[in-house]
Amino acid sequence: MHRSAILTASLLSIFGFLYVGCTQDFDQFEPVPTGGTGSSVSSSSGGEVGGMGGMGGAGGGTGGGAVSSSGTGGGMPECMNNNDCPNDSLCEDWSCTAGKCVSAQVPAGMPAGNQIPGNCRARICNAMGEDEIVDDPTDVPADDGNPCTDEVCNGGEPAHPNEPAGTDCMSGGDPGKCDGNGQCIKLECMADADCSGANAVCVNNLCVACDDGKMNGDETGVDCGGTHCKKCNGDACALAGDCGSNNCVDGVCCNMACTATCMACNVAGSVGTCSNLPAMQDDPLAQMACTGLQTCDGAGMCKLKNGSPCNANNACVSGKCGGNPKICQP
Ligand SMILES: [Ca+2]
Ligand SMILES: [Ca+2]
Ligand SMILES: [Ca+2]
Repeated sequence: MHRSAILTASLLSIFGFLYVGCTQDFDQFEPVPTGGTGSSVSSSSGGEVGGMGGMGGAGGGTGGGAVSSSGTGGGMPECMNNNDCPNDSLCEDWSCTAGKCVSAQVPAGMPAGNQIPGNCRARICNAMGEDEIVDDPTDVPADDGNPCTDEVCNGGEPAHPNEPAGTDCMSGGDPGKCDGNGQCIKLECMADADCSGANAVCVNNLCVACDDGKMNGDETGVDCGGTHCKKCNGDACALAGDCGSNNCVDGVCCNMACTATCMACNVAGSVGTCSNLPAMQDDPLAQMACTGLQTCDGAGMCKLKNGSPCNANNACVSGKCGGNPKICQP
């Protein structure tokens, strides 16, 4: 679509730049076949809205690209009006001036057409008078309404990462703090006395307790750990009373008394949970010690080591009793 000469002229005067383009052979643009002549709107993928855009401020009077003549003067004018000239694109305006089709390019880097706000991208004109989509780190997305998320561009994409825990926020008109997971938690207390509940204390402006069934305050597990609660299973302990479970076994708080032979609470991979000792590991400290000729079978049973005298396969850790005299075989 061609704009009127009046519009073109007014745009040009607004922008204050001179015609940069040049006159070209009229024939070259008819009937606008396949590309090449700068007459088609560049169709960069997705993103910004096409169409005539509200250009920003003046582009500065750079570039004295004069209107050049296409040659052998005289004769027929190239154009009678703008309709005889190539279609405008986002970055190039064509007009018929003094019988010649001339183009004015939007300066490189200037916005091309309408912009989609908040998508971390911009459509701009490049030095070739074509429009293209570029990352725009300043084009951050609109606030998502969550005071505990930020609004940023991340690699050209809008993102709303959680604000760090402790960030001030407002929760329903009341002051709060972000929990680091995108939630604004209303401040409940300034001191323990502000908290109802016999066992509740004020930790980081929240009322928490070691018996409220929630991992809150500075607890490291549900109702255990931190400065106010007893230790969690798996935490190092000296006394049963150190532990929320009231079981201190093998130096750690344990989920149960864990007194059976060939079981322990400090087995690697399941510290804090009473588990079978690995096969071939002795359990000398158990009430019924498993050591000497015996060792644990990995399934919570104490059996004979290889080489120990035996009378049945299932008495051996290896499951093999043989030879003469009979001993546990590897
Ligand atoms: Ca944008
Ligand atoms: Ca937000
Ligand atoms: Ca709790």
